[in-house]
Amino acid sequence: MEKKDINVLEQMQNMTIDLNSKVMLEKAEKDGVETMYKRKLGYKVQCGFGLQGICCRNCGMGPCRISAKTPRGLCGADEHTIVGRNYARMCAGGAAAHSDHARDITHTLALTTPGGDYQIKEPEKLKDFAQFLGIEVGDKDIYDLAHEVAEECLMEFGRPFGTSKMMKRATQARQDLWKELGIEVRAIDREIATVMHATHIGCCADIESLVLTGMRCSLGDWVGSSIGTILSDIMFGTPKPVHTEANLNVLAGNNVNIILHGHEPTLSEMIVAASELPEMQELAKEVGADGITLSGICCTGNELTMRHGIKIAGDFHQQELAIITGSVEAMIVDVQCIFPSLAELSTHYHTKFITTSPKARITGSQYMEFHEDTAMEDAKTIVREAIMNFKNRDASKVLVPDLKSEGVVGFSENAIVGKLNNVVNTQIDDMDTLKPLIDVLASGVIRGVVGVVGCNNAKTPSNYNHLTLIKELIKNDFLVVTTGCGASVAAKNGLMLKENAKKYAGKGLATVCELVDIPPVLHLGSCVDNSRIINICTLVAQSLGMEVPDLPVAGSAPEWMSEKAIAIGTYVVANGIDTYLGVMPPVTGSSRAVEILCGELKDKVGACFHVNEDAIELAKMIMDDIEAKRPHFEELY
Ligand code: XCC
Ligand code: SF4
Repeated sequence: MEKKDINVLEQMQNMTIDLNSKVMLEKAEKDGVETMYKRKLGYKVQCGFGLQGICCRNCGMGPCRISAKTPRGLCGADEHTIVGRNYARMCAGGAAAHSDHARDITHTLALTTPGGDYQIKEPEKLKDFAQFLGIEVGDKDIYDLAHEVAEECLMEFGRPFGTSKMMKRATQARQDLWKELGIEVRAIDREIATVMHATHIGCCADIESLVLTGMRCSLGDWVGSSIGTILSDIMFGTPKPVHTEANLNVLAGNNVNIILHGHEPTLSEMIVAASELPEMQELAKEVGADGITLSGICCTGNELTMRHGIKIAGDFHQQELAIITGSVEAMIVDVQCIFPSLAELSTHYHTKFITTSPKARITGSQYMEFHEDTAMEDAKTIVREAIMNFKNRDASKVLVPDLKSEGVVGFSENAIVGKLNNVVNTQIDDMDTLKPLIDVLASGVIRGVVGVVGCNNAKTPSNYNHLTLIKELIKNDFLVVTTGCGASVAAKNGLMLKENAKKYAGKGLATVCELVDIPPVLHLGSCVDNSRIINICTLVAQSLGMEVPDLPVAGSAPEWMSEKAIAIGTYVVANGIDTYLGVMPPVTGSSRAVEILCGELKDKVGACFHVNEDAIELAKMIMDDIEAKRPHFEELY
């Protein structure tokens, strides 16, 4: 290699701390293929207006960009208005994605039939939820009940009058506060439409109002996410602790490799079922493979590992690298977080890049539309396509890196509380079940609980912020709960093994891990499953007669990148939980936006955003703030 090439490789390798990823980047260079890491090198300087959020193109007179010479857009919008509009639109983008995911799950619930492709796995959870929604349960047939619940959930998207029933999942104090602030969710779709309307030219030009409108919409994201989580549990089972493996080495061996990437379990659950069929296993043998390995990337990976122990191939930043191993027969995707680059990239290997959703068609992919009403047939066709591609695997192009970690995942709310009570999953209808959790928190053996969640962002070396933050927290006796790509990072680094608690966790946390048989970092699922974190916090606050902001808890998205992450962060703050970001959102162009988001919200909703791009300092901020809450918490307790 020439010196110049070495520099390029080294620069790319410095953009990740994952050792497997570094190996794959070297292979990418040898194979002459491009990845995000290479493209990032071409983006030395990113647009300063965009970074600060002060570019508006919401009408045809623009784009207008705020500078010393042009302090206002053509319509007169100032930097606060423009930043506020852009921020609210990010909330709407995120809410649209999460809640549309939930809508698909809800439609699937409406298709459930006894013995059908989709069934009810958790009748008790269904009945509880039906009751919560005000549906009479009686001795109704469970499938009739499911269909009624589906219809009622669809009302949450488009309820014409009144407010969302899901608001009642919050404490009474939260509900009152939201009402007072005028940010109760009416219906999910309506909140998204309201943001799009309010940010249209000639509408809202008040930063405080824009932030609150974005927050209301983000609470809609929470409603959608909660529906997504609950209905997924009802149809596919509430996760319970299960063993898994994580990182690209799960692709090693002579099996047909099928990677599932994206978000919605409706597709991936069917692919799992199809690939387990004897006919598919036999077909795999016929084409010369030993079997079939399913693995996941992004939140689909998280959903599958939580419910089936299916291996995690990698996180958001490893989707291209997985294909570059040359060992993937098919990458099957549905929606969200899918790099369009996979289409061109897969032409360099034998991999079939299969898109399945009309919402995420990608030029150059093989499109095999998936329909919930013909789910199993569709899944079988797709799996067969993957298996038949095994014969095209080119041994000379295969390089699977060496590393993988083991872990235990599957910590739904019911599983966490169950573990603390020494039983497998428990219903949390009895507040006594929460006592062990509250006791370890109140005694100070565990100092606090921090949700470290979200994406990978090319603005930081992949995984660095996540890993650094998580390690700092558990070392100091803070229990970490995690979802999304943050969870994949923890799993890849052995932090989801109880056996490693002694090595990484402080004495208090390590003792708890040993006693109740949990790892120091708990995998709660995909990004819609952040609703589980809010659920536990609410239950704990209710059982203690406290408010959520009184609890020694925090949220963090140290490498956030998606609009969904902004919506999540905003609903976490709205729920009264301080949220710490490791990457600055595009709001710094407005001093008012920063003052509100990182300060004044605290007076309004009891929590706000905090940003620090240094992971060690971010950890310190979180721990100091939680420690500052402890005396009050202990007093109330
Ligand atoms: Fe996407 Fe959900 Fe972010 Fe990962 S964490 S990069 S949103 S897959 Ni949700
Ligand atoms: Fe410019 Fe105003 Fe149009 Fe935005 S809405 S592009 S600031 S004129």
